[in-house]
Amino acid sequence: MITRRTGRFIVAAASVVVLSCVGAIAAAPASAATGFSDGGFETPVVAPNTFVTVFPGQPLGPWTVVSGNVDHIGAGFWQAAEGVQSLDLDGGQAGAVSQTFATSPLFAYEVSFALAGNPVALPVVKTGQVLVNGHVALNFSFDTTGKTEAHMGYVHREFAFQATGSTTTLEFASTTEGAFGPVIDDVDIQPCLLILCL
Ligand SMILES: [Ca+2]
Repeated sequence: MITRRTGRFIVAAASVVVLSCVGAIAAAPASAATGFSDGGFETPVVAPNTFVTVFPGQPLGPWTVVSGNVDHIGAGFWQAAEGVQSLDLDGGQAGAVSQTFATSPLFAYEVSFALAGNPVALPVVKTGQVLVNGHVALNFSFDTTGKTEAHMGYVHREFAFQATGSTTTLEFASTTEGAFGPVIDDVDIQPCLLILCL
């Protein structure tokens, strides 16, 4: 009986920690001094109603194509989650993009992003990963059943990581073979305060 009560107390305490963390996120400046930018893939501007397949070494704003290639989607081609442009992580094949930004060692950061999938062709379920400094931090999938270019059905995903150095590299990678991959937009990074009770 005592054990069960103790268990409930631990759960309640954990909830308080989570709420404190959320409060800290809300109060933090938008830029958070990380230098992270254009999580919405609004630069460079793509001609409306078209897309550009971007290969390693070609411009994609502050992002770098690190493997395969990706499709930078222009305004009106399909619904964006933020602004007017978005990114299909499959160009002609599975691709990956990364961005490196400033972090404070031992500080925690929350990554959030909008996720959908290219609804034009198979496979129905699109899969991919988010990597932090080359290590998989989150596997994701998106079912495009019933989704269209006008109604992409974006969902939001988030996770937290603890920085280990003065810079951190965040990478989004498709694991979907073919030319119709997961779609991302509205990537954001905010500092978080973690309170660890041992
Ligand atoms: Ca956008």
